[in-house]
Amino acid sequence: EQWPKGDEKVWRAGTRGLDTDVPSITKTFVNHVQTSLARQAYNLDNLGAYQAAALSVRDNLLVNWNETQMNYTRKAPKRAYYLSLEFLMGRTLDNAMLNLGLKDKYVEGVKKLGFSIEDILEQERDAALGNGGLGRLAACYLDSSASQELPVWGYGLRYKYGIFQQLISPEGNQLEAPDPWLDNQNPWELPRLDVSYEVRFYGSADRLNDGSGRSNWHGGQEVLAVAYDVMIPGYNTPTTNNLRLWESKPKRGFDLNSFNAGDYEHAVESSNSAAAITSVLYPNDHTSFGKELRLKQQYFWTAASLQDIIRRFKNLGKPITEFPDYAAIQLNDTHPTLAIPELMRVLIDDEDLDWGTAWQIVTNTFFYTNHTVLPEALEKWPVPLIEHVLPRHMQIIYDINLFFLQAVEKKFPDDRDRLSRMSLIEEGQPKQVRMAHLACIGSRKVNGVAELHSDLVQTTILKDFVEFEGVSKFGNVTNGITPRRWLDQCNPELSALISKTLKLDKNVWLKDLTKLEGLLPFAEDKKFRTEWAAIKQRNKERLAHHVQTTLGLTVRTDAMYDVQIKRLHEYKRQTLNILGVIHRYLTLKAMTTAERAKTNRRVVFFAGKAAPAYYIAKLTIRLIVNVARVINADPDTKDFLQLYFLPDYSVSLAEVLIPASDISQHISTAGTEASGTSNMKFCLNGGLLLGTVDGANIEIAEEVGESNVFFFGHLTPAVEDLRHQHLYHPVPIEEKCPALANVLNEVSKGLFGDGGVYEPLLNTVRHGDYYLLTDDFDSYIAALAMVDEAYLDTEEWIKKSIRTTAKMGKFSSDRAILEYAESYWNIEAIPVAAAK
Ligand code: Z2T
Repeated sequence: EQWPKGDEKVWRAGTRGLDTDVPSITKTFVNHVQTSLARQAYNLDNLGAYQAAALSVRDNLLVNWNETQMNYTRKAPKRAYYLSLEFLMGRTLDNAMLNLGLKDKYVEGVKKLGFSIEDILEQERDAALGNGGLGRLAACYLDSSASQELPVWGYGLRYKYGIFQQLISPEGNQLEAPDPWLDNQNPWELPRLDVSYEVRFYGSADRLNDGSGRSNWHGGQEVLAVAYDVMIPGYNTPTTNNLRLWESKPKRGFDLNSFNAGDYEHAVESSNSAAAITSVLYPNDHTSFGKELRLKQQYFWTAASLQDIIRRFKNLGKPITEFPDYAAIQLNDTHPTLAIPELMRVLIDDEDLDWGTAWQIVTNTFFYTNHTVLPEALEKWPVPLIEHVLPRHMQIIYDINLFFLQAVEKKFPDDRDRLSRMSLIEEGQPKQVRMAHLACIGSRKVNGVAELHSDLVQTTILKDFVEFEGVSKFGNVTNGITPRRWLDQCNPELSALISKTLKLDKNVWLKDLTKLEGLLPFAEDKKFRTEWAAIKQRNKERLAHHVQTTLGLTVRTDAMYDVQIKRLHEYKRQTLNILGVIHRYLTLKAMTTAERAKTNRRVVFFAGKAAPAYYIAKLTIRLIVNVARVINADPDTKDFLQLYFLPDYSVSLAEVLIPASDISQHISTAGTEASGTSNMKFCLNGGLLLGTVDGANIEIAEEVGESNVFFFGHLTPAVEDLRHQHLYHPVPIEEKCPALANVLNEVSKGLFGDGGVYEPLLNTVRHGDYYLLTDDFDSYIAALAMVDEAYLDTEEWIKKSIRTTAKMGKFSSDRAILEYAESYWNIEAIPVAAAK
């Protein structure tokens, strides 16, 4: 290969290598303090030290990133693209140092410069560009793709504001504040002002009517998408992948036509509206609202990403029909479904392909993952809105629907019901486009995220499609989590104990998590159990210290830690948990002092955000906060039961909570939680699971054994029937579940203040009870009692904890991403030679 520019020797002499020793790390740190930050030792605070450390780590990531991207370009393999509206990354510095294998050296380096790594790490703000599990899953998958050296890029949006900051008012109400995460500069992104694409909205689409099926889409608003690249380092490999986030900006600073007309106000307004597209993450996790700006986000992001992917493909010089041999595009839920009609538009209107050829390409390129079967979460867009914002896409969707329904009609003649069930268009006022149907028929494969969920997808929401297209198009990829962040990073002592015990370098078992099984025999080793338990205890102390310094509250550490942390939602049944806590409180109150002294001390933690417009979920938070206020102050019980609602749940808070947990709760109504992923994180850290027979809980129990999990509640097949009974044969709650009726009454009577406030929440249980609290409460309380009993046998409990961790190998996101790579995308690892 010929050297592209100037004197190769001069280039090589100037090329930066990796920092691998402490002196070169401290040197780049000091250089950044001096030049990038324009500061000195005299005026460098912890924030400045964080920035210098981050810039130094970033330099190392960039060395690897450049090598990786050049290697991909040279080898030109098939690539996969993960399109997700959410990437819940959390903090980057610690993870980057660990993945580079340089953490120890940085610890030593910053110490020599007068800083502590803990203080530095605390300065970083979370990148919270996601709502919950779906966004965190995307982040884990990026970590695993890079770690497995797979050519995978992520595509998302660079929101100016991530998920809102949650504040809790003195009355216990959730308040939302914006999350200005970019205010302190973000060292982890590279603005690529040279990489930008135009994206059109509105205007009109005129059919050419020349038999080609083409249209001319013109006019309207044009905005620019500008790329920001985020480096994704693999663990113990130089492979460093890319996450490309788009920012919107006006194509021109002002609208020339308006300017000429002298309408300055309007010109400025239109530039504002371009910037608005990527201003904020929508904070709804399980509802679709049909907001125009959200539709614009979805199209803006898919159109920019596709232009970028197509441009990269075209650089290979291959015919467009080979596109699916070089690009697999994974749709993370239906949010990027507009990519399907958009690729059709590009292929037909710009590339001049016929409909059949274009559809062939499209249906070999896309893969769709469904993340929920809850009806209110299934995206539907009003036809008039799409017609207005994306007129050409509405034509294409109608055309896709026409061909599709013709094929259905052919296979199932004279079945009008079936046609209307399967149509991409739902009749009504207004008509709506069913995005899950479009994603399904436009994709090569469709998968759910745990065995039970994938079965439900195939037997409920996409049943007709399984009958029409055949079952082989449908599959399951059980979710996973990255053991780097969710064990090594968040629980370094446990990680070190595991390495010592297995006599394996962590580089080995963190990349082959099934190696954890080697811990099983040590469950019988008393000394090992003592070390195991001591680490759990120190993690409780770390959490208690965190609560003390951030909230000024004193949490006792000589108690069982019981944790439920996730988005607030009726289907996740935080309400069941808090009503159970109240039941426990009432039971303790009724005991004598001697009886109480024999009970298990318990500290219950809740954390999670409610969607800002979700009234019942917010009321649940209010109840939790007020129950905590009362019971933590009750001298009769406060030594035995404490309750905390920790505000502003985040990835970073999870990293402190999860390693400290003895038991965690995953108690969704059976059939409603697609998978859950925090269940995996708790179990990996030796916390036991209290849960329903739902989502990935089932597969966790399969792995660790039913004797190591606490299951309760009705099973999925019973749910439909129970709901039917609630509607048509209601039994008064006093009869059906007296213990629960009593708890509700105490709340109503004002035991936790202003009783009347909670009536709307309590009435969801008393009447209708869609999420089956009255059906599951008694078995829930029984399961809690079993947990107490098991915990009193300390040695046996520690054994359960060890056995649980030991059997979590399946839930590494490396396993999950390799399933996607091999069974869906058909891509291979592309190793890169280590940079010197
Ligand atoms: C989300 O986090 C999940 C599903 C959604 O459906 C939306 C959001 Cl924001 C549209 C979660 C599931 O609830 C959870 O069970 C699953 O583990 C997670 O996605 C990742 O698949």
